[in-house]
Formats: sequence, C-alpha cells, structure tokens
Amino acid sequence: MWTVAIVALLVVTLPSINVVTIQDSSQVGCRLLESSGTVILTQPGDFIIGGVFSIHTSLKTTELSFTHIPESLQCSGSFDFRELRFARAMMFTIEEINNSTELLPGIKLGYQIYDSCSSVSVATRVTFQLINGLESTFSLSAPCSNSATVSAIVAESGSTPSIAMALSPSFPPVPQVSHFATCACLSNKQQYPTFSRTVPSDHFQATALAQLVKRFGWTWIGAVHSDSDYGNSGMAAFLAAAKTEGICIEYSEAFYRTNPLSRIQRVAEVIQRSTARVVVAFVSTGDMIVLLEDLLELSLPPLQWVGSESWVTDPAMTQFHMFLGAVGIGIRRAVIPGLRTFLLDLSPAQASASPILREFWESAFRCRLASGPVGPGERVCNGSESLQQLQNAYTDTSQLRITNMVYKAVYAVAHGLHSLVCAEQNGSTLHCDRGMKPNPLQVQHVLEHIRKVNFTLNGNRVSFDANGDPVATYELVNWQLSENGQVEFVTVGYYDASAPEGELLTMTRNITWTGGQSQVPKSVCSESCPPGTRKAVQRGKPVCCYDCVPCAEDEISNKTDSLDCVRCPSDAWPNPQGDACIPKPIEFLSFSEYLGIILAASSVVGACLAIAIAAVFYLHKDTPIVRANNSELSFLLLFSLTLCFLCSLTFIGRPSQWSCMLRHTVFGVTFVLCISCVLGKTIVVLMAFRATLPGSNVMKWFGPPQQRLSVLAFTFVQVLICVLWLTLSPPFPNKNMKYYKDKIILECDVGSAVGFWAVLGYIGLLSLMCFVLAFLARKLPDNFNEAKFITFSMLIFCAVWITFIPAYVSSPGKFTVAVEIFAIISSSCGLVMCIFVPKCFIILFKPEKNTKKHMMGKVPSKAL
Ligand SMILES: *[C@@H]1O[C@H](CO)[C@@H](O)[C@H](O)[C@H]1NC(C)=O
Ligand SMILES: *[C@@H]1O[C@H](CO)[C@@H](O)[C@H](O)[C@H]1NC(C)=O
Ligand SMILES: *[C@@H]1O[C@H](CO)[C@@H](O)[C@H](O)[C@H]1NC(C)=O
Ligand SMILES: *[C@@H]1O[C@H](CO)[C@@H](O)[C@H](O)[C@H]1NC(C)=O
Ligand SMILES: *[C@@H]1O[C@H](CO)[C@@H](O)[C@H](O)[C@H]1NC(C)=O
Ligand SMILES: *[C@@H]1O[C@H](CO)[C@@H](O)[C@H](O)[C@H]1NC(C)=O
Ligand SMILES: CC(=O)N[C@H]1CO[C@H](CO)[C@@H](O)[C@@H]1O
Repeated sequence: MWTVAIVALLVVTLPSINVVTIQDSSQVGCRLLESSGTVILTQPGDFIIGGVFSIHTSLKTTELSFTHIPESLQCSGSFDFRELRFARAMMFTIEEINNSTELLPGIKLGYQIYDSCSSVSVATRVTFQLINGLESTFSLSAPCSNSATVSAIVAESGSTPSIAMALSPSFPPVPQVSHFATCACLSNKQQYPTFSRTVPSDHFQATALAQLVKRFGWTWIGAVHSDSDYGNSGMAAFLAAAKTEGICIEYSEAFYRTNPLSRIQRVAEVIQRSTARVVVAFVSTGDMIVLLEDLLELSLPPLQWVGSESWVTDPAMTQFHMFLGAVGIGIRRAVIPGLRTFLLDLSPAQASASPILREFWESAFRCRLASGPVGPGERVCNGSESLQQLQNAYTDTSQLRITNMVYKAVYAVAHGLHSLVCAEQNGSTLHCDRGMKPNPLQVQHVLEHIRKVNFTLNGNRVSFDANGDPVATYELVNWQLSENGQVEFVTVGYYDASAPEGELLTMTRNITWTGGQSQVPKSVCSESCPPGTRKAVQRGKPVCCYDCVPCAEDEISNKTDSLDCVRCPSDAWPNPQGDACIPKPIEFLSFSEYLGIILAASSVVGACLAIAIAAVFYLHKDTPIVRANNSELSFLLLFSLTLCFLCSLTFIGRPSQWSCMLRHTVFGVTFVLCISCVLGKTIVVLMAFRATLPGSNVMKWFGPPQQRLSVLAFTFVQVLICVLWLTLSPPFPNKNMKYYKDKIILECDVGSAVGFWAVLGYIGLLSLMCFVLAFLARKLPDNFNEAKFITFSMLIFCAVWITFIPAYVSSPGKFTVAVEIFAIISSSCGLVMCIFVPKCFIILFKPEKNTKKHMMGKVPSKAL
C-alpha cells in the first residue's frame, strides 16, 4: 500500500527534481533544472550526517499548470520550536562527538540539516538530495565522486514522512535512524531494510498501555484514536494486546482534526454516554485538542484518561485541567549535560547568519533583525532580547524525551562509523582512517555497523534488535497538580519490555487519579463475582459483562471471578457461603444425644423391670400363681426379656465391626429365645386343656424336659442362621453418602440381606405360630387365662414389628435405628406388661387372690 502511495507522490514531486539532458558533444550528462534547496544548517566534515526535521508545519501549495517550470517547494505554516530544538540538539551532539577523544578521535563529523515542512514530498526530495549530493550537474565522463555524500540520515519526526524516506530508492542504501517515527509498520525489515530508530515502536507502547489498563483492573474501557497512521496502527496493536489481556472495549472511535465538527461531536457524545469510566486515547496532540473543545461543552462523568505518549507528555496540553489524573506512557526522560547552555548560546549575530535561526529569532521575539526588511507594525530587535528569559518549546529542557532520542540516534551513527573506520593498532593506540571516503560498499557497511552498536549513553544502553528497534522502555506518567497550581507530569513507574514476564511494569510512586482521588477508579462492566458464585456471560455481550450465578447445591467456587464451580469430594459438602468444602457430618445414634440417652435409659429400665419381676417371682415362688405358671419357662422368659432389653444397647453408639455383628445376631437370638419361651408356654396351656379331656395324657408328652428341648431347638435354628450369616457375609459398618446429600450416615450394612431377613423372618414365623396357638387357646377356661394375655402380647409384638418394617426399609439414618430400638423395647415391654405385670400385681397387692382356692374357685380346672 505504501509503495503505491510513494510512487504517486514521486510523480507529484518529480517536476521539482526534473532533469534536463545536456546535449553537448563533449559531455553527455544532465543537470538539475532547478537549484537545490532547503538545507538549513550545515557544517563540513570528514563524514557527513544528514538530518531532516519538520521545522515548519506545512508546505506552501503551488498550482501545477504544466505550462511553465514549477516553483521550488517552499515551507509555510507555523514554526515548530520543539523541532528546532531537535535540530540544534543534533548539532550539539555532533560537536560533542567532535570534542571527544574516545569516539572517532581525529575525525570531524559534519552535518546537513533539512526542513521537511512535515511534508512527504519534501522529505522524499530531501532524501534524494542527501543521497546524491548537492551538485547540480552530472557528467558521464566524470567519476561518481559525490554519490552517497552522507553516511547516514537522522530523520524524521513523523511516521508518514519516515516511511516515504525509507522507501526512497537509493544505491548504496543509506542508513536512516529515526528519533520519533513510532509506527509499528516500520519494524518490517523486508520493506524498510535501511530503517532503524531509537524511539520504541508503538507496538510496545500498545502492549504497555494494555498492561497498564490490566494492572489497575479496568476490564471495561472506551478507546479513541487519531484517524492517522499513528492512531490507527497504534490502536490496532492496543486492541490486539487488550484482547489477549482479557480487556473488553465498549467502543472504539476514530477521528481526525480536519473531520467535520459533527463527527467529532459524535465521538464526544459516545464518550459521554458510555458506561466505561476509563478512556484510552491513542491520539496525537493536535487531534486531542480538537476533541477536547467538544468535550468541554458536555457534562461528563468523571473519566480516567489513559494516554499515548504523543499527548500525555506534551507540555502544550497542561493548560487543560480536565485531564488531571491522567496516566499514560512517556518516552523516558533524560538529562543531557551541556545541552541547555548550547541551546541558549545563540547571539543575534549568529541568528542573522542563518535563515532558519533568523526566522526562529524573529518569531520568538516578535521583532525584525536589523538587516531584514521591516514591515508595517513590526519592530526592530534592539538587542534587549534574551534567550535566557524566553519561555517556549525551544528553551524548555525540563522534559528531554524526544531530544534524547535525537541524541542517541546521532551517537548510534557515530558509534557505527567508529567501529567501521577506527581500529586499535598494536593493541593500544586507536587509529581512525579519516581518508576512508564513504564509497558505495562502505555505506552498506555503515548500516551493518550501526545495527550492531551497543553502548551506554548517560546511563542508558543503546542497541538495536534485528528489526532496528531499541529495547522498549517507557515511563509511566501521571498528571498531578503541583503546589503552585500547575499541572506537572510525574513519573510514577516504568515499563521495560526486556524485563521478564510479570515484571514489565514497575510502579515507583503513588498515582493521583482523576478528581484527586487516591483510590483506583473502577471501570468494569459487571462487578466481580464473589466466591460461591461463578461468571455467566450475558448473551450477545462481551465476556467482561456477566452475571454471577450461585454455584449448584454440591459445588463451590473458592476464588473471586471463577469461571466454574467445582464439585466437592463425596465426603464433603459446601459451606453455606459456597466457598469451601467442609467434611459432611457423620450421623449415628450416639449415647451423648437425648434420643440415645432416653432409649438407653428405657432399655435399662426395661431390663431392671424384668429383673425385678424375676425377683418378685423368686420371692414368691411358692405361691400358687407362680407355681401355676410354669415357673421354669417364666424365669427363662424373664431372662431372655432382660437380654432383649439390653440388646438394644448394641444399637446405640458408633457402629463398629463388632457392634454391627453383635446387633442383629444378639437381637435375633434373644428374641427367638424369648418367643420360643412364650411358644412353650402357649403349648403348655393348650396341652393342659387337652389333658383335661378324659383318657388323654398329653401332659406327659410335653413335660419340662420337652419344653426345655423345644426352646433349645428353636433357638438353635436361629443360632445356626446367625452363624451362617456371620461367616458368609457379616454385617459391617458403612458410610452411606447416597441417601442424604449433606450428611454421611454411619450405619451397619447388613452384609447379606438374606441373612437379615432370614433372622427377622424366623422371629416372625415363631411369633405368628405363637399368636395362632394362643388365639386358639384364648377361650379355654382358666381362672388365670394365660392364653389371653399371650394372644394380646403377640398382637402387640406383631403390630410393633409390622410397623417397624416399612420404617426400616424406607430411609436409613439414626431415626431408623431409633425406631428399631423402640420396636425392640416396646415389644419386649408388651410381653412384660401382658404376661407378667398382672401376675405381679396380684402377688404384691392382691395376695388374697393368690390362693389355690381362689385359683380353683371360679372354674374347676386343672391348674398348673
Ligand atoms: C567542544 O570543545 C570546545 C572547545 O574546547 C568547547 O568550547 C565546546 O563547548 C565543546 N562542545 C561540547 C558540545 O562539548
Ligand atoms: C527594546 O525594545 C523593547 C520593546 O520595545 C523595550 O522594552 C526595550 O526597552 C528596548 N531596549 C533597548 C535597549 O532599547
Ligand atoms: C606497530 O607495531 C609494528 C611492529 O609490530 C611497528 O612496525 C609499528 O610501527 C607499530 N605502530 C605503531 C603506531 O606503534
Ligand atoms: C550489549 O552489551 C551488554 C553488556 O556489554 C550486554 O549485556 C547486552 O546483551 C548487549 N546487547 C545487545 C543487544 O547485544
Ligand atoms: C502511597 O500511599 C500510601 C498510603 O496511601 C503510603 O503509605 C505510601 O508510603 C505511599 N507510597 C509512596 C511511594 O508515596
Ligand atoms: C481453592 O480450591 C482448590 C482446590 O479445591 C485449592 O487447590 C486452592 O488452594 C483453593 N484456593 C483458595 C484460595 O482457597
Ligand atoms: C568545535 C571543535 O571542538 N572542533 C574540533 C573538532 O575536531 C577537530 C579534530 O579533532 C578539532 O580540530 C576541532 O577543534
């Protein structure tokens, strides 16, 4: 694209460097049609360095009529004092090098400095002149002695003229070292092989800006940029860098100072309406002032400005207090000893000698130097003018940023020449070959040597990388209000692209933000998500705009702004805030809780009751009731009931290997013992009745030995079942995490469901048998009808256990265990209550009924 532009420019520029072929018989050659021209400052020397500066801001436009020879190009527009300072700094540097005994000793450097009037066509033309020399005639017979009259060129301030110069065809290629062309495009060495620079490429500035924005946590920003090479390429690089840093851009607007007012107003309104509180401006000073005028008319929310080096370090901007608190990137400031003296060391006589200095003098002091023509309303300089008292960009040496780049550029060229022409002889003395005139090949070498320089200048290292770029270091500048109410640029930190990742930015001082705050302003699309939530990007919005969604029930996020929630391990559960996993509580029925205590107490009380009844029975073992009631089975039943009560204790407490194995087996065996006793009693009652029938002697068939044997046999079956169960697949403690999400149930896994249900089923079978037999016997006449009580107790027993089964199957947990214990206790209680309590009552409180007579009285039957 640039090549096309330059070719077009050359076509426009060519008339002024037109050549006329000389049709002379003796000489075949050509001469310049037009006298050469715009060299402003020059000094002869062994080696000449060219310099091009935009001292005037524009080019006088001429109309090309194509009917007569066009006028030579002339500068117009205002006089840029800063650029003159650059030119004078170049003169100073060359003089300093000339004075030096180490660098190029014995060699005198000269210079030719031109004014390019910020114009691409002049810059191109000047390049040709620097390369080809100032001679206006060229003869084929004479040797090309003047080719490449300069060894190197220090140029230019603008990126666009620099591009044009770097593209100008020349052989040999003359190295060009720029002090201020920051366009990242110039790093392309395929296109611009001769170009180097001492100012860092905008590519680094864009990266530095993105780092700066990231550093202060601004993820939602606005961006404005100049619609020029500088702004467009800078902003493109910034946007790319911002994207990789995860910064979202709310808007990106381009404008140029010559745009219609409506366009600039629109940009200002976008800034006003936006929600981003940070605006990154990759804008040149001239454009910034245009935008500012529009912004001043609007009522703006407090904005934090982040600026590129062009405007944010321009002293001309300090009058606008609106940007107070702005932060930005600045070329590193330096001190150049002796420069100020040199700049101010200019007498009116010296000034009159050079047109450019004369113009400077006259425009700086608004007077005419005596020798010049004096127009109406003008005054003649009378000698009272003093540069010491002059306050303008030329004399202001407090912020030497670009000037230092000029200084470095000239030194780089000098070091390149030095390594080319000077060599140490006999290992000690330095000898420089001043006679070594630059010929085409050597100019090529100058380029190579300049690229290789590596030296320290006032503490700063100067070297170039493969692209001819320096190591990018910047200052971070903050606009602060000084004590006297002036805006001043305070260096608050540094950016060094050669530092390791993560240490690129170093802050050295506190920043005063917009509005004088010390708190970092916020500019985010959405507030950050606290731990316990995760980001959910809003549909159709940039990634920085999101909602905070609470984590799911079993998930946590333990840092702010997390993208995902993580699931807790299976034995842990999120805390109420959702930012940490806490171990799930382990649940079991313990002795230390009320339920456990109550159940344990009731089982002990039940056991005591059974023992007490046994005691009562024993003390009254000779009374008819006790004797009638098959005392052996009764005592066995009471014993087994005691065990039944006590076995519920194994269900309370932390389940362990042993307690799990004990629980169901002890329960199963004692209950079978218990039921078989009851069964024995029932059978005895039935037998007794049968025995009353004439001619039968069944009682003999079911005497105490048979009773004992049957109880033993029934119990043995259960013991067998239990042994099988324990050997094949014993119960074991198990952490059940499936059932409840937020707690672990420590339970006894039955191991084998068959074993469990076999134990229960056997109990059920026996109790059913017992119930049926007792039911059959309930109507039997007996003064103290045991069968009725047994029926009743079995009814309670079965009812309790049938209700227990659904509770057991439905949900595990400590309440199931509690229900199981309750079932054990209540069924045991049922037996105690129904079978023994009435008898005890009679024994203790109605002893008058406890007589054989009374027992026999009502119903004549054979009591046992
Ligand atoms: C160079 O040396 C001359 C004479 O010694 C001195 O006047 C001048 O200031 C020096 N220039 C620089 C730039 O050091
Ligand atoms: C020179 O001119 C200025 C401005 O007119 C005046 O203030 C000053 O006094 C004059 N100085 C001399 C020495 O005449
Ligand atoms: C360098 O050394 C050589 C001999 O090794 C001698 O001939 C020559 O004169 C020396 N040159 C200088 C400048 O000392
Ligand atoms: C320049 O020299 C210094 C030390 O002499 C070295 O550390 C640095 O790497 C060199 N830089 C380049 C670009 O060669
Ligand atoms: C920055 O401010 C803090 C308090 O806000 C202060 O403690 C600290 O010393 C300051 N640092 C500098 C470099 O001024
Ligand atoms: C967050 O959780 C992860 C894994 O669970 C852990 O490695 C990390 O240290 C936690 N971070 C904080 C800040 O707690
Ligand atoms: C102004 C100045 O100091 N010029 C010197 C430049 O270098 C030559 C040669 O070294 C000296 O002779 C000049 O005096």
